[in-house]
Amino acid sequence: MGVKFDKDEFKKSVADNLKVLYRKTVDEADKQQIFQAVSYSVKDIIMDRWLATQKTYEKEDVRTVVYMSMEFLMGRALGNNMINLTVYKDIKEALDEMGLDLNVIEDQEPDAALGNGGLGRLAACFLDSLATLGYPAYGCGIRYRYGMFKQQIKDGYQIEVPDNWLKDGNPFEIKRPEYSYEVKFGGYVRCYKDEDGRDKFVQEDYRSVIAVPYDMPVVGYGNNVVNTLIIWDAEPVNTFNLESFNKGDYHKAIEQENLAKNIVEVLYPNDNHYAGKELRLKQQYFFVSASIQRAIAKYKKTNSDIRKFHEKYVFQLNDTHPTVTVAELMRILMDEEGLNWEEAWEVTTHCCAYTNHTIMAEALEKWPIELFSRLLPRVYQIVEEINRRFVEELKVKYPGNQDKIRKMAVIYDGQVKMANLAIVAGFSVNGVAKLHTEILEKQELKDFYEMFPEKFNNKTNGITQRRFLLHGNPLLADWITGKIGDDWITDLSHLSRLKVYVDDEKCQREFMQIKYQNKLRLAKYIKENNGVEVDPRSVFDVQVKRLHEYKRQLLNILHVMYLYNQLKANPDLDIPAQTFIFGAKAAAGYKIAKLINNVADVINNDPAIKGRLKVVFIENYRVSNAEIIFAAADVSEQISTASKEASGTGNMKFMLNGALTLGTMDGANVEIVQEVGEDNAVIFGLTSDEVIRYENEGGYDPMEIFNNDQDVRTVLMQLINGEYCRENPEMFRDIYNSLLHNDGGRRADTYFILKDFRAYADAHRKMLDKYKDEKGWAKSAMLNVACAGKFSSDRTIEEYVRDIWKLDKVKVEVSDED
Ligand code: 475
Repeated sequence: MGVKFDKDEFKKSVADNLKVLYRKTVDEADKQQIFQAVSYSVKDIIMDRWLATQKTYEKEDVRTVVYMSMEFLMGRALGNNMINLTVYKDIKEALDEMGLDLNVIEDQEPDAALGNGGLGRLAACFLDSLATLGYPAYGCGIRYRYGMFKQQIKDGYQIEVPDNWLKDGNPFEIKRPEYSYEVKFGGYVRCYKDEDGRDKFVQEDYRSVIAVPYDMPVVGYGNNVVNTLIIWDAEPVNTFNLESFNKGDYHKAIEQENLAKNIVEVLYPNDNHYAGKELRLKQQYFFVSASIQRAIAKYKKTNSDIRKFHEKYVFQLNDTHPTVTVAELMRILMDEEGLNWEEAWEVTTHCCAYTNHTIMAEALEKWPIELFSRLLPRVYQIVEEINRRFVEELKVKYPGNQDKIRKMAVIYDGQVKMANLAIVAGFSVNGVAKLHTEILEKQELKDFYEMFPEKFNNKTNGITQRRFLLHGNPLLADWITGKIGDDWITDLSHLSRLKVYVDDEKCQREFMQIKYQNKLRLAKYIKENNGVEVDPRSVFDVQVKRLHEYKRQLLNILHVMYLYNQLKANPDLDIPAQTFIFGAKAAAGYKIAKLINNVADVINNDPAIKGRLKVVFIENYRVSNAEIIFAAADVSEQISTASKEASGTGNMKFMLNGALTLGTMDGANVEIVQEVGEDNAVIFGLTSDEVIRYENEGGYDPMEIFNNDQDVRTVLMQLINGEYCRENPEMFRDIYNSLLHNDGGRRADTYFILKDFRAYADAHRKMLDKYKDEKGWAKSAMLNVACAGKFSSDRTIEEYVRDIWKLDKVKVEVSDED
């Protein structure tokens, strides 16, 4: 059921687009113009399917999931769209014949980086799977003018550069001003009685903006389905609104203009962290209100009874960021649709489901009631009433137990607790890996689990093989298809059929040859973008993910420093050459990037170790270069402090591309090892139970390790003796201190880096021993691919559909098919 592709027609379409858009011929156009023209030609293919899909949904009046998320980390669209339309190779050929290089064209597209990391990329993978599986779905988010900042490394420091991703225009989006909605902020609530004596509430003296949606197509793989990601832009209500102007309300007109300009200006670049900024709450309410208004309007086109809204719509809340959904839906159902509290509550509590993505305390959203009620006066009243009723319930269930109220109330201590709101009003609460869900049930959300056990469930994360294997690693994708056919593209469990080849030496050689080609490709990328020469025959040991203390890039670089000391002391040490590759964006002010870069500088320029050790920090890690990095990795560093990484998804992308995991028993690592077997990964370090026990006991004593382990001591001294920063020996004193000394409320070595150091070094040794056994390594790497089937987001989505969303699959027919 593929797209019927006419090569000549496509070539003509590209040439026509260049003419219409730029008045240029193919040989006159620059690369960006070619990218735009090709994208419009691809969009043309998408359009018929997009129309047909939406017609089908309307006709069949389907039940729909709305994935509500502040972040969609989509990456590039062109390549992915061609892949999912199953015309990638055809178009490559057509462009070849026009003298155009598809890789170069794809490289012209800026990443759509409307997200920070795991949570945002998961949303993007989910959209891909929903479309591919044929489920009616919308993504709803914000059209940030500036996405995740671009990272430059200068002098070892991270510099944040604004990401003006819309500068050249976004060829795939469509503006839909006819579906705009007003969103109101501030003012006060006036209460009056209507003719029937019922209380009515209206917001007055507010400031408002117009939310204008842009639709982005989400193409399903080979099935004609095209779903929609709606990203909302803000426009002023009426530029210099004549009415306000006449009334002399010049001030209000300017305020509204500014509100519109500010609200969607920039993505907050915080991963696993809550900043509590007023503008952030404005962003949340802005896209939530607009999205619900659109869903309700759509519902009313084909349904008359708003009391049955939950039969057609389910809202999945991607962490607590869109949790104001709960109260906004109540508001619209009561104030606009005329339902009473009980009726509105019945609908709302059957509509909303919540996913938790982190147990990091600093990520918990708690809004001061002063701010919340000032910005959203009517919504706040509703939250208060939800809280009042829930606290009544608690008092009945746990008489005299003030502790329950303290921990579980939605409003407590002057704060609105968003997770509590999501759990109280949602019908489903899920974690993102088995271990994570267990920790939620037994620790973080224990009281809620006891009260509402039926709401809790696990949905282990997944990734889309279409982007992270088929597009990102074409050599391996073709090899796999050659061995087992292409069913794996839409059913990743088929990869298990590769198991019969893992002992076949010819297959092993082919497989390792592909890995080598991918390492060459990455080496070239690193040379071109970072100016560092790396040896493609060395072990590529990779840690790419957001920089965060709990992810422990510090453990990794301290170990590199240790290895370097070993090699200096013992030049004949019989270990393979290694390249340690880092890629990460940091929250501003975090010093580890500087340490990594300084260590790289010293090691890479030391002739004494003869290139046996290299360290590379890949600048501006993002979805597009991630695809190249995963394909080239030998070792996947997944070394978070046990219990802290909810799931991880990079770990799955490495596995799918044949890297061995070197990791802790954290997040989805646990399930990865379960699938691939303990012999094909290396696990080390404290378990989550041990970490939690130490934490409850107030920590451990890192000084003991410092005093007894000479290697650790040496490495730590090198942090403060200028070894890695001649011009300022004090540069890394903070890091040194954080590992050894308590500081106010902060425990020394909060993330157990020294505690796990020896085990980590041993794990590396073990990994290198495996690597020396060429056949054994090839077998393990192949087994990682063969056992990755579980980690498709297709599997995850089927579980969400079965347990939470209850959607039906839809078939879409398009006339131009084969
Ligand atoms: C986890 N982001 C990964 C991934 O489930 C997990 C929080 C607050 C404010 C802004 N962003 C955040 C996250 O919490 C986040 O990205 N969490 C991640 O979600 C998908 O695989 O372990 O850290």
